[in-house]
Amino acid sequence: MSKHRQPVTVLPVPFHHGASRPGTDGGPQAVLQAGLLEKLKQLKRPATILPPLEWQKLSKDRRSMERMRNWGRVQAMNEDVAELVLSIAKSGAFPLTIGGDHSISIGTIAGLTQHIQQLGVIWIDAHADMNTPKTTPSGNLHGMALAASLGLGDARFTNMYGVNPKLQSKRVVLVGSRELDEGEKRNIYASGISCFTMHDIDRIGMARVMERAIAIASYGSEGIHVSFDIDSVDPGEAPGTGTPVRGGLNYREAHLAMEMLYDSGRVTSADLVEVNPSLDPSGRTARLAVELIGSLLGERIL
Ligand code: HAR
Ligand code: MN
Ligand code: MN
Ligand code: MN
Repeated sequence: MSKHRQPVTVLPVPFHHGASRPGTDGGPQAVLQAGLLEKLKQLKRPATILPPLEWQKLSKDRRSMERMRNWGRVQAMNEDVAELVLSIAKSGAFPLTIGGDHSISIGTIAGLTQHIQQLGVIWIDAHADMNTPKTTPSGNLHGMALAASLGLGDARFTNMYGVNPKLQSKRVVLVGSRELDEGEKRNIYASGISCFTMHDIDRIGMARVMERAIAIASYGSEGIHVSFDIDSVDPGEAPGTGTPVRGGLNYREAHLAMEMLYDSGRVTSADLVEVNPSLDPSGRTARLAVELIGSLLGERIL
């Protein structure tokens, strides 16, 4: 479980069709350029970087509809992501997917749950991604990824591998939420997942929030998947993302969360998503992403 020298296999997923604006397809390259491989070397992690997922070559499926935009491409991409993540997990390495918009996590979780029993998920995000085609205000599938993994929404996304739901709500936790749609709030309550908003972080502090989140996601599980949306961090630190929301995690809180996840010894995989370098000429968002991955994989000053 995120053991000291466990090898890491990175799967770059250049994809933006789950979101309104393009640009997250450049996320993986930006994060690699910002020094991901060097960071893994520094942490003495045997690392493999897979070639970026070439979903385009395998599918020209342009099917789309208003309440599930680009569903053909999102589905084709997720089938490949699921298979690759599953094979990484089976190899014994730590799967680290670099997005890409957050719709890629439908595939990550589908693949992981073929290998890990009772997977726990900590979804660190300004948003909950708990919409369904019925409640979505945008039709963007990145806003439906967690709901789909809990069995809410369309069978094209809830039923990969014929398993539905992939996750049990008692082991699923949102952290950093601060922009929820009305239908999404209803879905959160009805599903029974746990939700720690920015308000909770302000009141009881990130340390206590993460202690609780880790306890909830670990209970009876073989591992925790961390799905980290960079827009969880305040836009002052992470401007390069498509749907920024002010009032986010500060630099220290984001690192503390990742450090506590490492210390728990329970984390078995991660996604780092929604980095959009076209919105950040400074490159600081991608550099922050590399730093946070470092903290998640055990980087310490002492
Ligand atoms: N809730 C809104 C929707 O469904 C916006 C969500 C999307 N943005 C993200 N996901 N980056 O976390 O469209
Ligand atoms: Mn494109
Ligand atoms: Mn998200
Ligand atoms: Mn988000």
